[in-house]
Amino acid sequence: MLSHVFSTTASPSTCATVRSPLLPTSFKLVSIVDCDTHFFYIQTSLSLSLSLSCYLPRSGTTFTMPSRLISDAFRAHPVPLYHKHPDINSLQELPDSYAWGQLDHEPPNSSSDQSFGSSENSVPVIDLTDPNALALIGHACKTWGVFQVTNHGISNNLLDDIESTARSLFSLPVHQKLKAARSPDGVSGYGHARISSFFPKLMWSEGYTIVGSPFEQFRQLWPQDHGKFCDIIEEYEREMKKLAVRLMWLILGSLGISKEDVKWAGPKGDFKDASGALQLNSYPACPDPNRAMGLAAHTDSTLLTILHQNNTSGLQVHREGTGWFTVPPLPSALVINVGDLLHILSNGSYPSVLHRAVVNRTRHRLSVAYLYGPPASEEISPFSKLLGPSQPPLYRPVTWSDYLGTKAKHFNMALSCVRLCSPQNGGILVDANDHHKIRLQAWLEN
Ligand SMILES: O=C(O)CCC(=O)C(=O)O
Repeated sequence: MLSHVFSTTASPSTCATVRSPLLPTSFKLVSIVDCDTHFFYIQTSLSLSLSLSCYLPRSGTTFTMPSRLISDAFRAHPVPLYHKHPDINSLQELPDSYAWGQLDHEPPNSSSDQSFGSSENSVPVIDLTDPNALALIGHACKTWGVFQVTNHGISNNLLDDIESTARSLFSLPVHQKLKAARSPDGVSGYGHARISSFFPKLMWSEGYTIVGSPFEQFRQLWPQDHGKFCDIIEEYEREMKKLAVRLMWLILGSLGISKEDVKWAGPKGDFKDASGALQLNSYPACPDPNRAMGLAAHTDSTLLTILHQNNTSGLQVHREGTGWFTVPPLPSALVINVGDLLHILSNGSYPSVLHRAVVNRTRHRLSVAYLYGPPASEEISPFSKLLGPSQPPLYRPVTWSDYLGTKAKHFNMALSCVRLCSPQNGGILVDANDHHKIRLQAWLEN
């Protein structure tokens, strides 16, 4: 597996000129979105968004890119199309191509008496209206890299709507879903998780990535009803963006970082140029869950990820020294993952969380991830306020697009690849929170 990871020599470009069949002129690819399972490229050039408005089909749609943009990173790691694989929704036995070997699915907190919220043994649950929320979030980021939030302002109706959109999509017959298949080196649409290319076995899941307007693909999926589903996606993305901004300031505030320290947040501090994308995941009930993997262990290449899961467990996070913890689905709560870029900004004090999704024998699990990142051409580096003579920067400046390229090539070792060396001895500086070895181990065990 290691040789597979390091065998590629393709280097991702951070900026490319692309000609779209839908647009009259070629344009520059300037901005990228990703959560490392799902690598996306976003177009944010001004001139392009003007051109785009001529073909974005729904009035009032605020998407900024065509999902047709293709990156060199994707080309280096194409993911096979779905129709080459069986429909996992109807299989009665686990095919060998999905058999990962005996997995340690039972996490240490799987007993029924686990308490949620304050325990050191469970992922923190934080009420965003709690006056102490900032401190609680800081502690959760430092000690877990993940937490759940309640009273976050996203209505239950909207959460129900996005869940039923995902359910409707994944319940379509395969031949229908394939009408919106993501091309092997493409961005949006239906397909396997991008990280599949790093593993010899397939994952027991289906995914649907939305970057930019889903209109054209949704029209293929639901010739009659696409309008209503597009509206739900649009509203969900708008609300997620607002929540992401709120969470960003709470997280940054807990680090002692203020608006003046984050120029790329824009003059109003609303992260206007930040990018987001949606990933819908479906994990059908599995005939042999102990030998199957829903989504392999990874960290997100985002600043943060906001995840809605339906009422079925499956998400697990890794804690060094203890192992895997289930993040139980709580009614109305959303899971917040610290991503690699926040790890870098915080100089390693807020570690990105290694997580995976496991599957079960009887229940169909759904999740919806909102992947939030900075303007793609902005250089991200540890905040200078957090540095000092005894706290040198541990990471070199990196744009999101550069980082995605590194991730596409080195997967879970990408953070280590952007780690700085000590000028004194040429050695790697130690980041106590980089779970490089753990990541590698968990990944090899998978
Ligand atoms: O389904 C889940 O709980 C995890 C999803 C996830 O990690 C992802 O989409 O990157």
